[in-house]
Amino acid sequence: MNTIKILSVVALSSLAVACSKEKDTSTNDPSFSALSFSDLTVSEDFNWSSSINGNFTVVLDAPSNLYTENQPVELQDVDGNVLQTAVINGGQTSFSVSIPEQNTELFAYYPNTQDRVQINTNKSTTTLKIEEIDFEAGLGSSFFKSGTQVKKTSGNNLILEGDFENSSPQLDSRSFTKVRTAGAWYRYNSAGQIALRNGTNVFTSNTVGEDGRILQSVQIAGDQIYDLTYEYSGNAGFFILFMDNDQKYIGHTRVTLSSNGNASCTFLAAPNVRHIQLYGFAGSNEHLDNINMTQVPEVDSDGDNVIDRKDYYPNDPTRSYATFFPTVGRQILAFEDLWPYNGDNDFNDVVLSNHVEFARDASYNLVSASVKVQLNAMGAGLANGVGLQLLDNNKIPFSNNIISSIALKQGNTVSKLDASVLNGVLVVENLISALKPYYSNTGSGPRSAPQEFEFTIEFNSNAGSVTIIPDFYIFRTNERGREIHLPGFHGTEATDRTLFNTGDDVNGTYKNSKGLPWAIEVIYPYSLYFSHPLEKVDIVTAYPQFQGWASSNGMNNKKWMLYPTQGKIFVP
Ligand SMILES: [Ca+2]
Ligand SMILES: [Ca+2]
Ligand SMILES: [Ca+2]
Ligand SMILES: [Ca+2]
Repeated sequence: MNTIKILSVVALSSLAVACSKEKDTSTNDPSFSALSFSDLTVSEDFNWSSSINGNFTVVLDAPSNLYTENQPVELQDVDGNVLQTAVINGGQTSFSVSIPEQNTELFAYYPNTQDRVQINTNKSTTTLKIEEIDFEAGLGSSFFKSGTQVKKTSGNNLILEGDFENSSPQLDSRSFTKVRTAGAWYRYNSAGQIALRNGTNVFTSNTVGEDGRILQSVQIAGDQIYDLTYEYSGNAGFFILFMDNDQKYIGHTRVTLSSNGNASCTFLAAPNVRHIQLYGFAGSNEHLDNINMTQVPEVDSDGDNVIDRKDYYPNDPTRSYATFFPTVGRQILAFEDLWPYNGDNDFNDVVLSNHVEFARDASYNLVSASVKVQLNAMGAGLANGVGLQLLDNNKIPFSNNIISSIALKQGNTVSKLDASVLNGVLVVENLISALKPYYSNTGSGPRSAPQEFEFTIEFNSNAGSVTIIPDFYIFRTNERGREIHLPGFHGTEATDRTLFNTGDDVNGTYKNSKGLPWAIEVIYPYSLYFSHPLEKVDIVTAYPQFQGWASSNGMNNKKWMLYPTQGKIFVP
């Protein structure tokens, strides 16, 4: 039995990742002397986000003969779900993500060769190594130069003359200046021959100690699944190379063979593949015969030209793909609500848990956004509202109205478009009156299962394929212009900018003169509950490691929220 000879890329990559452990100096920090949140000394540019936020670059370390430019790379979760897709540009690509600090495994996947590597989330760059295919004798790396050497077959046939009963392979010139005829076999060394064995014609070698070699070019469709079956003896077998529409060598597949004498493999041709080169080899006491390749039919149930395997909404013809905010998990926002004045820093005046699913059509244009906002706590004495503005990838408002309408999900009677903010939604104008039943969930006052406000935003066609950052914020119900945002956001057009530089605010940065915010963000796994501090408990008291996290600009104590002071946090 012979399989394609590729070094184990997966094993090498796993080893590299296993060698890097996250830095965590949390437990016995000698400088630890938490007094209160207001005593913290922090870096001016600290973003107050407990998350991994930013760009991961994936550098492709590929053989020089492999054409990788403009080829797709997928960002996948541990289950292989595609979170984002990007293309190679200058040997690398990058993904913009927002993910929890803990329990998040991301992978970069290269469909053209089916190589996959875990992304090292502690580094900005991960290398995805693609091993050169080992072609044994006679086919050096020069054979697979990108460009025009390898001509495609015309026609749409799969393997023809796979039983060798009527074929007489012609010697391939190896000049590769001619288009190979559809369905024809070519020998590419003189040892290759058709010979009668056990009553049937087979492909074999006429030279002891040297493999005979043949090839057939087959035009196929990309992003489809194929079955290849054949009979063989000894170590005879096939290599399968993928070529794009310009005859560039863009990848190869890993073939796993089964059952002695009868081989079968199922492989996925990557999206850009337009034809394959099937290279067979057999020694003088070996053979290949009865080669058959068929496309495995795939269903597109809703007819949106995205097959069910890739369709996140397989029964919805208007929606094909989904992207998420955050990329993984959900966004916890914990607010102090006295801005522009400093508060008591228990960060439970409003605690939100947010998640957005952006639906896109087959061309990746935005169709809708399904928004979930959960109110975990409301320790405020004053009535606050929750707002949302959709911003571009640089946190800048869009110049056009990209929202056409919103539709409320069951149980939500309060969310509506915000007439005073372009691409804004008033999620809740008055939390106190919207809660049924009323609760605070701070240990002081009633408790209840968190209420969820869910709605769907429908986009105008001018939204295009952009990436959207949702800015969830709170505002004073009876004073609409008093908005409180996470640092890094700058207030909507409804913000009363005369409040900037009043009280403790500095320039509307939503930070005070010590760099301390009125809101913090925690990107959190769905499976875990973030416990906010109890009423009047300073967050530094509730979470002793918070100080080390904040004063190190988020470098240390990244998992501070896993080590609360018992009795100081709200437990649902
Ligand atoms: Ca035969
Ligand atoms: Ca579909
Ligand atoms: Ca669909
Ligand atoms: Ca407070």
